[in-house]
Amino acid sequence: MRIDIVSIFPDYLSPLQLSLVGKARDDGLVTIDVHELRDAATGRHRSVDDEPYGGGPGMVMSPEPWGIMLDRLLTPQSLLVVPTPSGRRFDQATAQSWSTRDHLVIACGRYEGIDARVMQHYAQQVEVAEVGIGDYVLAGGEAAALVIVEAVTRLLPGVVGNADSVVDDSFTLATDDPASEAALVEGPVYTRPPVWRDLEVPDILLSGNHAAIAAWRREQAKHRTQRKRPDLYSGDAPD
Ligand code: JEE
Repeated sequence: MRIDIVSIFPDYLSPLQLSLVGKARDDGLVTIDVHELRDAATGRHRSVDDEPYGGGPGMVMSPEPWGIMLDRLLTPQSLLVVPTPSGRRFDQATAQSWSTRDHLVIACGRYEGIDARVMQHYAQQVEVAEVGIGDYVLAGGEAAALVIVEAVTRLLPGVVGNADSVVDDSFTLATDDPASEAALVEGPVYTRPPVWRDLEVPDILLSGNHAAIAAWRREQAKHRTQRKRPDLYSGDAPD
């Protein structure tokens, strides 16, 4: 998979060199390039924003630099991802679906967002997905791009988190649901030592009975989902 990210703050995306995503890049499983929008700004001041038509607070990103940059990056099979507070929620099912695409281009806006004609124009030539990552207001699309890239990259074949998630799926209710990773919240996890500050690891986990452990974990995940995320809980799936 190839991911291009456009931003006026390319340094904001430097965490993508670290940890799971950085390793996936080093292993050649994903190619990520960050592009500075200002490189496509033409005027003497290289400005990328202007006052909103109709008045109102803040500034709006001008369409011209976006046009120059996106003309350069998009091909007919690209998915143009535009983080925005008004977008449809980016969730695990979205991450699953995007993980099979060849090419994502993520357009990170700032200020009050990008001139609406940019999305309107490119929707005539590629699929455009306007997404938000949650009901809170960020200062720009970069933090959302970090979230999206990490969630998608760990689903790519050969990335370590992928093997983990396949194992995890056997503990979830709906193992044939592509979004099953998020179908239940995780159960509690423990490691050594067996007693820490008078608190014991549940005996079952030390029993060596793998079937009983799997059943206990499934039960824990169900109970915690009911209690902490009733919105996710859809009752017992047939086994
Ligand atoms: C991209 C600029 C800042 C602040 C107007 C009017 C919106 C834009 N889940 C998410 N939250 N926020 C973003 C996000 C924020 C962005 C940009 C993504 C580009 N901004 C910005 C305020 C406003 N407000 C009242 O309703 C709320 C617009 C995001 C994602 N993804």
